Amino acid sequence: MRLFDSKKLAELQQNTSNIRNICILAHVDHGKTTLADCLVASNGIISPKMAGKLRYMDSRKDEQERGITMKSSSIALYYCLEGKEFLVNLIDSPGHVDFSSEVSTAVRLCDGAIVVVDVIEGVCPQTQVALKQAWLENIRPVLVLNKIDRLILEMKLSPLDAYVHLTQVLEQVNAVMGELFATEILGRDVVTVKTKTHEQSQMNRDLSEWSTGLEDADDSQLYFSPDHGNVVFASAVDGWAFSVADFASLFASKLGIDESTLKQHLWGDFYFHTKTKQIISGAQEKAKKPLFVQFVLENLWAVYDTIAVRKDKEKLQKILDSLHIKLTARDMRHTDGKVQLQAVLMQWLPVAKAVLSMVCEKLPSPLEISEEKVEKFMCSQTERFDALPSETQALKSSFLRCSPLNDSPVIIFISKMFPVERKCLPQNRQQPLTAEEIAQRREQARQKHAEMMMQTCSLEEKKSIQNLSEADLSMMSTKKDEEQTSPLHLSDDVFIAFARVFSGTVKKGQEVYVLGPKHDPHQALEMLKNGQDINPNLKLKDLKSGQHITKVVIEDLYVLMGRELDEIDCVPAGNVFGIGGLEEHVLKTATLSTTVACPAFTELTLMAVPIVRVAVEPCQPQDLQALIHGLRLLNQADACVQVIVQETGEHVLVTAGEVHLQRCLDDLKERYAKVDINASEPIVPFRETIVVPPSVDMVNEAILDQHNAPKKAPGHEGDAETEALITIHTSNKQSTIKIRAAPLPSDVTTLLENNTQLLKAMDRHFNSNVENTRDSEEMSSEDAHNATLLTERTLKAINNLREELKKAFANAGKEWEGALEQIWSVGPRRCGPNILLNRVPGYKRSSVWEKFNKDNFIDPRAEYDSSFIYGFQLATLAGPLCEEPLMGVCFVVEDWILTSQQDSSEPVGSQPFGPFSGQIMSSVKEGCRRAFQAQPQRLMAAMYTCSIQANAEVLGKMYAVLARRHGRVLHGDVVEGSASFCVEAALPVVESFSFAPEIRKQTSGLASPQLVFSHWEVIEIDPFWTPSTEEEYLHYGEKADSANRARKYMDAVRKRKGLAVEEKIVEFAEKQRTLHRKK
Ligand SMILES: Nc1nc2c(ncn2[C@@H]2O[C@H](COP(=O)(O)OP(=O)(O)OP(=O)(O)O)[C@@H](O)[C@H]2O)c(=O)[nH]1
Ligand SMILES: [Mg+2]
Repeated sequence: MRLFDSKKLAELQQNTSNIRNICILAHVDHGKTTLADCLVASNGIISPKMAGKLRYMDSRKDEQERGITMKSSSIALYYCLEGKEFLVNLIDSPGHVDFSSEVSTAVRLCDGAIVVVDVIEGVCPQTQVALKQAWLENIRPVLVLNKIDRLILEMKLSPLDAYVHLTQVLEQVNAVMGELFATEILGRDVVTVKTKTHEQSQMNRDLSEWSTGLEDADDSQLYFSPDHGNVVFASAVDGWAFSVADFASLFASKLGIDESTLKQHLWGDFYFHTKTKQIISGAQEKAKKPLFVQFVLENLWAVYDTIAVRKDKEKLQKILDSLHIKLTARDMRHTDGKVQLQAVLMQWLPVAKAVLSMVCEKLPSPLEISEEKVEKFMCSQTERFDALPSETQALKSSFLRCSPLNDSPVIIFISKMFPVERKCLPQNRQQPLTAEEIAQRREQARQKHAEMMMQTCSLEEKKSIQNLSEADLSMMSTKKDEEQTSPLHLSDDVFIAFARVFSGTVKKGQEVYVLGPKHDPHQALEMLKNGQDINPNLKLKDLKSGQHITKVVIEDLYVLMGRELDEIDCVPAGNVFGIGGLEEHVLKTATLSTTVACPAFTELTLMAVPIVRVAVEPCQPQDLQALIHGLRLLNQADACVQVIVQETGEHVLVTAGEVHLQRCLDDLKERYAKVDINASEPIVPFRETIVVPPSVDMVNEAILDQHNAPKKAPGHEGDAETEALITIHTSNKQSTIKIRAAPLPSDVTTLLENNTQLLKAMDRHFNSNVENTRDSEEMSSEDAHNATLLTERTLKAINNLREELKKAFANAGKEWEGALEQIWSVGPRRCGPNILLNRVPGYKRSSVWEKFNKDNFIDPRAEYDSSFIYGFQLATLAGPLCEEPLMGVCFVVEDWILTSQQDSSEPVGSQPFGPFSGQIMSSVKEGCRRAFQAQPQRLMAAMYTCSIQANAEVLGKMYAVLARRHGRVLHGDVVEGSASFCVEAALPVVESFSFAPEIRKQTSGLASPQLVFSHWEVIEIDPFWTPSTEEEYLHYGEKADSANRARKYMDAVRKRKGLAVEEKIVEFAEKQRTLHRKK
């Protein structure tokens, strides 16, 4: 039974300094949900016996079946530490990569995090991601080293070996923290150092200056160390956990040492000198047992050994006596040692005490929110805080005060919308009746029933009615009540907003603004000043482009209690809670506030790239509407899902990975759309590129000269030199363009690829004027201030990028000389990894690094500049191989001639080939495509990296699976202190489907990989390759269609897109005949 009702929780919510909002982060299967179970059990919500078995926070059916968490969910817990009452809002998050967006939604609402690490597996990829995410969101972590029982029972380590192992795991975790810290400090340093030496020469900056930044920075709070009290050792499944403080208090009096001294020295290289009763350092050197081994681990090992291994009943009694623990008679009789063990340890070292004490002591309350964090919430990294309107800047103090008082503006952030079955809402749940109510109802029912019967039946029956049992009567009455209250036909799910109040108190019935993610306080304030207000009837679907605000009256507020919700009337600042009735106003995230000056919170930092797409359609065409409705709900419920309607009318679902995809499809079928659906094979994106002509052929023979000639572009003849340079005319012959394509140096491509956000910001900044003239007036004020928005930091970053590109070009060789300043545009979408170079003689246009204003140029070509760029953007968006975007391609424009000036006053209709700007655009696009085709073309595949932990025995099988799927092993290493190997491999996304189940099957479930998108890689086969030398014929046969993987991928994409595919179905009919003659 729950020990604390919602009244108590509501009372705790008022005391902001004693609130802790925390989440549990870890790699998949490291024991987050099991740990949460132990904490939940401490509040009586589940029985302690069921803790670890129930996995209470995994409320979905598929979560229980698969044994992994798929969503983050919150629960409010009570904890009393030294007489002070705390409210802990605990959020359990998933560890599987596919659901990492759910982690982002959780981390945003928290001030602290419990990072769980499985001591056997150590730091895994998702542990690193979790730590990084906590770091980026400025939340303070504490560490739980979990599954210590495995060191005892599974690995059978001695206490000393276990101690060494634990120090190693701790070091691994601290190494990640150190790296994060160094990266940040160095990053910060770049800015400060550069501003300092702005006018001095850059040469002054030497290495010593870099390191001083690191030395000066304070990192004492950064690392995990048991003596700092931010590490707990645990076995969640056995229900125990302790910090060194727990053991210090146990042994201090016994050893006659001051408790705080013991606490500081219990972990580390110290030993106990029995004669002098002193703690002395240098245990390792002198081959002594460290204190931690002698007093902590050996005791623990002894308990395990006695109860679980030797099952020594006599000794058990001794242990119970010395620890002052009582077991129930049933536990004493139990034959399973493990059950007794758990019963003993649960009482001796309860998880909730160790973990929640650490949380309450070490993690910050909402009041301790830092200025840095607030600024990060209020404006993105590329923008400047002081560029926000003054009313908005003033809100910073409200964030910092975190005051629940009525004079503070209400500021709420909603990080996701989650679905709840309508019948589970507290207002629709049947309230348990009080004893009085039951009695009253019973009486009423009896009277009513008796009256009714009196009128209709005989005397005898009357008697029997009076004898009717009470239970029967109350049954009758409740049945009737149910009938009366059955709700109207409504959809089965409602969406609850997962939110946190950062300032003020939100109450039922209060009216607030709902500010969409793109809301801009500048614009909104201006609008209000002009006397316009927000129409209170507006809903999300009524908003026009450029509008991001609606108004709503708060209807329902809830305390989130894991699987349940408790109704509540108001929520003061600093709490995580749920809001009902916002479906029509919020899609995925939003900010609620009583003032429009409040900026939209910056976007969540998503760690996974959604990359797997499928097209979905209903099995029955008439179900299309249901599917569309379902897709809308799914889109709202999941931060990482994208739903796209393609031009072809196809509905495409973009998901993070295979497991995520499966969950989305199940949800659609069973919950949101409730119709049968067909999903296409997963659609995987490709990139198209060109390469330097290869020097060897498919059988590694050097290519002779005649083969070296690049592929001929259609409709073009001539030798290789001129062939590569494409000359193209506009349809009216008034303009001639010469374009050549070349592969970009790989460093340049990588730089561009990694800096898309920066390029986007730069484009917005420099091209704001261009936008201005093109877009409606409404946009103008927004753009005008966009131009001034770039922060010092962003400008530095742009300069940095420019410097690095310069270096990359310089390293690439002579032909790239001066290329940096000739960059005309990058594409696709003005921020991609392809470049348009301006080598037009006499056309001196400013490069991408400066603002381009066509009015400053007298050159007639400047008029058509934007059409030219647009043509290039189109060409890079869809390449000729299979209409996928280009990557790493440079288009060099060698000439652009306008033969006669167009008369712009001439009406469009009289121009025989349409507007001239359009002709330029299409010619540039066509020219780029042809120039691309004149080079050796290649496909690029998206690659996953995966790290797989496996035993030595199954390593061979694992390599075989990887090889069959064209994967590549990057490196493999023995995991220290265990017999397993950790292998890192790269695997093409196209080949990755059902990879995880296959690996698991082949290795009998011993290896389970985590796939994370990492980069794009060129597939080293020409998709148009056919064997041409004798060796190649010999090796691949005449058709060689099995060898050409690139061709296979390309054709599959073309087929899907409905493009022409060159395929010969039956080439030589006689080949299919059986030559074997029957006799
Ligand atoms: N031996 C041992 N097993 C544990 C311990 N804690 C958890 N487990 C087991 O580890 C498995 C995964 O536990 P979960 O709590 O579901 O892990 P999780 O971190 O929530 O996993 P995801 O939510 O899917 O990321 C379960 O089979 C647990 O029984 C522990 O302390 N010792
Ligand atoms: Mg879990």
